[in-house]
Amino acid sequence: MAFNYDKYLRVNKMPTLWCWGCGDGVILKATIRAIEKMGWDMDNVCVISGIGCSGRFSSYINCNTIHTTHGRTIAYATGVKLANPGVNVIVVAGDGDSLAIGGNHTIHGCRRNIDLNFILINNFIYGLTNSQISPTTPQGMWCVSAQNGNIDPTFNACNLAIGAGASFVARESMIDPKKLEKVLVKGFSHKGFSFIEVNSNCHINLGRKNKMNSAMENLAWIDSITTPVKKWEALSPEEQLNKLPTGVLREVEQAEYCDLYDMVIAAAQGKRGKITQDDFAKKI
Ligand SMILES: Cc1ncc(C[n+]2csc(CCOP(=O)(O)OP(=O)(O)O)c2C)c(N)n1
Repeated sequence: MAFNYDKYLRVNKMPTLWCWGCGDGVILKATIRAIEKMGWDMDNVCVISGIGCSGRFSSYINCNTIHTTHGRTIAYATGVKLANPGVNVIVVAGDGDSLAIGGNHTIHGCRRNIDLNFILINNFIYGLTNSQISPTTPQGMWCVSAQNGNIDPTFNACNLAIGAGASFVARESMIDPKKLEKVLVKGFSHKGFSFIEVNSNCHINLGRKNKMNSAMENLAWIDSITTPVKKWEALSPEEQLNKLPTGVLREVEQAEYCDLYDMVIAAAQGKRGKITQDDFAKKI
């Protein structure tokens, strides 16, 4: 039977404001299919998105949604999750939102290991505001805020998440939606902070200024800079620098923040003593 997308979408908001061929729609579709695979009831799902083209995610998906301020998705999501640990929370943010203005929040979300599903839509540019460089824009690319070419070194978002302590870290691109759906299911199934970078196209605001005028050309470029992690591991250190590994890059069991916070509540209610370092020697 054909998949019933209408059940998961606010069809009265269609058509979307996204440009023709934008990867955001493919990511929305893969997310919906992953939610269906998880068997989650949409009344028990909360999608929180920031500002940008990616921020539109929460307008189109039919569940509890919050369209938050720029760079502050994780702060809102942390509040929602701590108050309602049973709710499945998905956070969606662009590379500008999550690595520039919201970079600090992203680091601490990863560090706390709170059970959020964080989807970073990396289109390598500030899309909504018409092509300013973001922390992931490659050096040498041309954008309206770097009219002689970008000289800023780029963030490797997944390395940042691993360094900050996220217990699940993965990268995929939207070129293969089935693969993306699978990695989203893995991330959604993981208890703890699931950091999922999804490389996507913005042929309008990145591509057309960098000789990738069509979605297909932009996707071919993404394909050329990514490789499955097993193949990436076999590359020389010099070759590794020029490719982004895809797939699951880290998956570990780590104490989850809502569980730890229960200890604080119990201590405040006098049901246990104050938290000490011994608790952590046992728990972590
Ligand atoms: C506090 C604040 N600063 C700046 C802006 C302007 N602004 C809106 S969207 C955006 C960048 C969005 O880029 P990104 O997060 O990469 O998302 P995309 O549009 O590419 O999906 C900026 C700087 C804003 N809305 N609020």
